[in-house]
Amino acid sequence: MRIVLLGAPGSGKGTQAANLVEKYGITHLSTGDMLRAEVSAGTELGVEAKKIMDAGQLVSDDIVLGMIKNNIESIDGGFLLDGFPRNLNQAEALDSLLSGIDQPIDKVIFFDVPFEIIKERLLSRGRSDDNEETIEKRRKVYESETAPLINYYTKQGKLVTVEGVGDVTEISQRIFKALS
Ligand code: B4P
Repeated sequence: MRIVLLGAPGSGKGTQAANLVEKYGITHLSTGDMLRAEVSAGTELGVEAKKIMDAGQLVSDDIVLGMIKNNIESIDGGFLLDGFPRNLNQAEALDSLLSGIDQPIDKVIFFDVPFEIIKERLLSRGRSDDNEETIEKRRKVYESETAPLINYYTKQGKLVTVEGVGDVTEISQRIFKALS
């Protein structure tokens, strides 16, 4: 199974990814986690990425696409993409990469969560990119860059919308049902 989790930052993609990879035995690829690993390791890329992430902006497509390409080609079996693609350019690059290896995306799960709930969640999480100003910036970037992917994947007949409000286990059950 090859799936994409699509939703605003803080909509619960990372949280649900953990349950999905366990249930389906697929590989989890999170561009946010990959970038945070670079930040923790203090690499040159991490130092640059931290400034961009703390400002609520998107890291450059070249960097993110390079990270995905390096990982995806070595996966034997299914995978779950969490936080990627995040704009049309990344989505088109992904489609072209996957059609080259004959491994198209099966389904895209869209997490529908009102912004006020997202804001409450992120303010209580308290990561360095979880302050009011950055949350608002990320919302704007999401609306202009990422939300158009809802239409992109609807046109491909792959989008499934899941209500992302409620208990974590309840939301997992909704996703399992959507994928069955
Ligand atoms: P991400 O790492 O993707 O964002 P996130 O805030 O972790 O969102 P996620 O939806 O995974 O939320 P989570 O489960 O943690 O991105 C961070 C930054 O990295 C971006 O701003 C960008 O700069 C950069 N980046 C990443 N990918 C990129 C790309 N492809 N291109 C360019 N730049 C990129 O949930 C949030 C909180 O809610 C948690 O505290 C969780 O415990 C809580 N929660 C989850 N589900 C809940 C529920 N049902 N009820 C109550 N609380 C819940």
